[in-house]
Amino acid sequence: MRQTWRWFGPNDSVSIDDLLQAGVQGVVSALHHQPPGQVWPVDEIITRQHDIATMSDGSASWLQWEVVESLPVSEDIKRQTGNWVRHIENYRQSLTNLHDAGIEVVCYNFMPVLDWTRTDLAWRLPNGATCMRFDLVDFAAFDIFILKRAGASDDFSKEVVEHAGTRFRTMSDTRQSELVRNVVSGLPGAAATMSLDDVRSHLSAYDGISPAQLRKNLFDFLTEVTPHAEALGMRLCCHPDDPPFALLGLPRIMSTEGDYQQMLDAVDLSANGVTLCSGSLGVRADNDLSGMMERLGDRVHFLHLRNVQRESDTLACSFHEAEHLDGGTDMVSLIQAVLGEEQKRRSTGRPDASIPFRPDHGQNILDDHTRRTQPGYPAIGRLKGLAELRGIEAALTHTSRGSCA
Ligand code: DNO
Repeated sequence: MRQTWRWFGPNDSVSIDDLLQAGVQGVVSALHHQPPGQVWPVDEIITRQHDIATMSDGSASWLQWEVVESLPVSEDIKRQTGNWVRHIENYRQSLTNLHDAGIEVVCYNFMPVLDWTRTDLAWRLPNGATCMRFDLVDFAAFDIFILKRAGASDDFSKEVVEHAGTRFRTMSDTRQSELVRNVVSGLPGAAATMSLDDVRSHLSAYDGISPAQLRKNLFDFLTEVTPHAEALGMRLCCHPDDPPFALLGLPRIMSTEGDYQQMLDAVDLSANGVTLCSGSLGVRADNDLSGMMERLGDRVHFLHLRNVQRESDTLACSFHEAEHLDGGTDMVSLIQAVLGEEQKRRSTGRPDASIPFRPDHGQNILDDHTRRTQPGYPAIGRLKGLAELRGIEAALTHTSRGSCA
C-alpha cells in the first residue's frame, strides 16, 4: 500500500517538510486554481512537481506527485451542454500533459454541483477534538426554510421536516449564516462569496436531468476519455458521492456497489477505475466496503481510508467523521482485502500492485485547532490516521522473525 497525502499546493499550511516528517511516500495534488474544462498547462504541472520535490530549505524532498485529485469534470460535460465537446477534448489533452510529466493516476467525480456536503466543519466531540458532521435536520432546515427550494419538504420524512421546522425557528442568525457557509463549502467557487441565488441557479441548471440521463452522460464521458487514458497507461478513478444519497433534488449516480459495477461494465477497460472512499461510501449501511474491495478490487486504483459514524439507521442519515479505526467500517478487514488484491496483482506481475491510499480527512486535535487548514485536512489528525492505518498494514503483513523457533 502506497502511503500518500493530499497537498493543496504552496498555500497549504501543511508543508512538504511536514509531509516528510509524517512519513508520507507520495503526494496527491491538483491545480485547484484551474477552472474546470480548461487544459492543465504543462508548465504549471512541472511547477507543482518542483514544489513537491523541494523542501523549504531548498533541499530535495524526494517526494513525487503520484495521484491527481481531482482533474475536475466540468458541469458542461456532466450536463452535455455548452462547451462540453471542447471540454472533453481538453480533458484528454490534460491527461496527455500529466502523462508526459510521469503521472498515471487521476481521480475525478461526477457529482452535479456539490462535491462534498457537511453542515458542521468543526463539530466538537466530547474529548475536545473537532470533526466534520452532516446533520440531516440542519440540512433539511437549510433546504426547506433557508434556501426555500420548491418541493424540498417532499424529499425528507415527515418526522425530519417537523424537526427541521422546530430547529429553524430556534436557530440564531449566526448559526443560520454559518450553516449556509458550511453547506456551500462543497460548491464550486465556494471560497468566493456565494449567495443563495447563486446556489439556486447552480441547482436549476440540472432541472430535467434525471439520474438515468446523468449516468448516460458519465458513460459518454468515459467512452470518450478512457481509451485515451488506457493507451497512455493511465488509470482514471471515480470518487463516490459524498454523502451517498440524493441532496437538493440533484441526481446522484455513484453511491453504491451497483453504481460502480454498471460504470465498470459500461467501459470495460482497466483504465476505467474506482476511487474506493470508505468515508463517503461508508455512510450507507448497505455498502459492504471489504466486499466491494474484494469484488471491484482489480479496478480500484486509489483508496481514501476514512471512517464515519452513522447516527441513525435510515438511508439518509446524520453522521460524523469518526477516528480512522472507529465508526462503521471495519478498517482491519478492509485493509486485509486491499492486501489480498495487491497479492493477486503481484502474482500476475501487474505493475500497479501497490495501491495508493491516503488517510482521508482527520479530526482536528492538538495544534490543529490553531493552524488554519482546509476543512477535514488537519496536519496532526491526518498524521494520526496515517499512523494507525500504517500500523494495521504492518501487523497484517508481519512475518515472525522466528529467532526462538
Ligand atoms: C473531500 C474529497 C473530495 C474529493 C473529490 C474527488 O474531502 O474527498 O473533494 O477530492 O470529490 O473528485
